[in-house]
Amino acid sequence: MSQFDQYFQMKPADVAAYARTQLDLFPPEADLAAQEIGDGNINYIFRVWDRHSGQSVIVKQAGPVARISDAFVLSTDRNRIESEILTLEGKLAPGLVPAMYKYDPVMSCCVMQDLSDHVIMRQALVEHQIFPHFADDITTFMVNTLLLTTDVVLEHKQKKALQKNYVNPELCEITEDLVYTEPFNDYRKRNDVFAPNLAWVTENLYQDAALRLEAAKLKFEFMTNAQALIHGDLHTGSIFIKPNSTKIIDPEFAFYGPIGYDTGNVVANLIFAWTNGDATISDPARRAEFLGWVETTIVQVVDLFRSKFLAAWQTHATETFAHEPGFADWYLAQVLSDTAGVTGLELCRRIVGIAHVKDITSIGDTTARLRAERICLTAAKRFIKQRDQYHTGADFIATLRETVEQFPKI
Ligand code: SR1
Ligand code: MG
Repeated sequence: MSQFDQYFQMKPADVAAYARTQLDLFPPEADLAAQEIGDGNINYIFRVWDRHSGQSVIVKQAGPVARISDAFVLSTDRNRIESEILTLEGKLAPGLVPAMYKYDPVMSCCVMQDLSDHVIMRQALVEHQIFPHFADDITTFMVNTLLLTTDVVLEHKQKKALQKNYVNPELCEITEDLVYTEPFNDYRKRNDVFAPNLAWVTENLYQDAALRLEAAKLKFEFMTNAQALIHGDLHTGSIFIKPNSTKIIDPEFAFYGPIGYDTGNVVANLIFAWTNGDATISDPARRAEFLGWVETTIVQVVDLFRSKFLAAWQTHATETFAHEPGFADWYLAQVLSDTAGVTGLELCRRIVGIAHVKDITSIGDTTARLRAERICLTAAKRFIKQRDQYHTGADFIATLRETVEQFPKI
């Protein structure tokens, strides 16, 4: 009998013992230490290292409820989904995810490459660091993991087998509630609005019936459009980065859903980074450099995604109708409409819902934070309501710029 034959929630000392007895990654003479390093909303993340050699790995364990709140009771199967998806993504997008070493279905944990030489991108963006390779890396990741898992490319029975393996109902329910519903009606009464903005949010979000209707349409698109094996939570907190390397982590929300859910999350979270820089950088040169880089990156994310998507379609499509003139353009236009819609949804939910982003919450000056939130929410409404009008990166950045003009700094 081993201590690890039955599930329990591990503490750091248990994780060190786990690494010593259950993994063959460290030499017998290793002197192992472990520390809990996670600050996410859902799981427990441990770093284990050998005090002699410095060699290290990450152990990620799923608990029966989300870390952020016991109200979210979640199947620990999410850890299987995460480890299998990271393995698959590693094949589709080599070099852009951490190496996966082991999945343990009893302990509901997985063991992967330690990326301590990288930083979480959201934190780096709050510090106003720039990453010139990001747009190229993230668009390669998205095109390879998304288009290559669609019916356009995969044999249809193979695609349906994947779809069946990654249904992920509980994690999808979180998104259906937190992203697609609660920002617009607070029906579970758990939204968390910055108090000085409550009256504005009530008038401009909760009382906008036309916006609720568009959110409802997008919600049903999320629930029914089994388009690609999406990451499902592709925000800047799910990305480890350093100047010459990007690694996408945390695909536990993966399921067959609309491609625009991933692309829209990337764009929205870059907009959060922009609003933080706009609110907090006073030095003109630093401000111009950071905001200029974010704007260029938003444009490149959309435009490189477009061009790589169409090129990969030409190379990889197997569906009999795929090369019908006009079909790829029609398909991509739908993806870009979803991208705009999800950009707006993510902007709303991170501001009024329970899962906030540091880009906004770290803006210490109340007036500046109010303005940043209103810029995001005003742009969001346009992204959602006019989502069919977004075709290029320039279209996305124009909405940001025109919205900012409505909120002059005082
Ligand atoms: C209850 S989980 C809250 C949020 O954290 C995750 O990272 C997802 O973004 C989810 O919506
Ligand atoms: Mg996560």
